[in-house]
Amino acid sequence: MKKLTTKLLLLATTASTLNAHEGPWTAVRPDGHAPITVMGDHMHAMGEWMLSYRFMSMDMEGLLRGSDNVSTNSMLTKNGGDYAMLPEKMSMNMHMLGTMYAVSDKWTLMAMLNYLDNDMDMNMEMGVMKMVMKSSVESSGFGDIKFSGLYDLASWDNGQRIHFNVGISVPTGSIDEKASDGKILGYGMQLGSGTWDFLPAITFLGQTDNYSWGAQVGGALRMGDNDRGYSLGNRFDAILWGARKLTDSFSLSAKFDYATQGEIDGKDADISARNMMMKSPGFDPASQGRDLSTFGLGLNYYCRNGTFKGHRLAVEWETPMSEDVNGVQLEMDSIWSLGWQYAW
Ligand SMILES: [Cu+2]
Repeated sequence: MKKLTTKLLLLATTASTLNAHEGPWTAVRPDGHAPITVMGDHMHAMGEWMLSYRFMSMDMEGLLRGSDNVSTNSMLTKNGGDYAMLPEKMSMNMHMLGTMYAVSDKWTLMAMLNYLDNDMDMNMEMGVMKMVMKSSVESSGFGDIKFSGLYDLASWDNGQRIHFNVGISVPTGSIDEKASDGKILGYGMQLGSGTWDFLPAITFLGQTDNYSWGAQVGGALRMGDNDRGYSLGNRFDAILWGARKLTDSFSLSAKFDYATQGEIDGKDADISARNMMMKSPGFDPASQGRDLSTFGLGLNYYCRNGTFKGHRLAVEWETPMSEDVNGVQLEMDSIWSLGWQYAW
């Protein structure tokens, strides 16, 4: 995957130098913003504000051990497997409210608040007969609040620019979400990381008359352990996208995203106690985090006149190209994202 990313980066760089447009990069076109799932992709001119809302829906179904599909049956203790409880499917819905403000032409500030809604169905062995029963759990609430600053490193007269993103994630999301019976939920059902996370990234943008492209490399570094005694794995993310301007209002985009997140360091004592009673990958720090490469297709709409002048709507669909989970986890199926943005 690293090789592929390097090749794509090279290709994009070559294409963009061959075909640069006159004048500096501009946001005033449908592909002036990246595919809707890319955060902190663009900057604003001094004094400009932006509001955004995104809805993201992720569906996971079926089990992976590493990158291999495995059946629930083969993993249960009654069939010689390791686990007494296994997830079957999960949906994660996220509402994201964002705002941006450019304090100068060099610095754009950004804040983002998430509301999460998770549903998971499980299979578990019950009683001495180890009958397999279905059950489901849910969790919802606000996630971690993120603040970032985007700093303009350089912009050129051929439509290319580069900026640095520096952010912090504040541990406002709950990490002691419980099921209806009062027992703590597994790691994947919690709403925040519980730690202050450092979020650095670097973003390249380029435009030609009808095409645009971008690349962003970034990550999340957990600072210390949370108050329940663990930290999520660090995250690294490399994104490359290209877009074709179809009209003054519409553009189509394609995106490759490679993300890797390590397993959990440390453990939550209450979750470990649950794991002793009913062994499940959801309770295991080593069954968290994964490598995931996705391909995404998106459509951006930029309203040019009338009452809704300046409003943007976007949709993106993502599907995994390859997936390698730590331990045993649910397999990512698809991700749908919808978004609205308005700058003034
Ligand atoms: Cu913006």
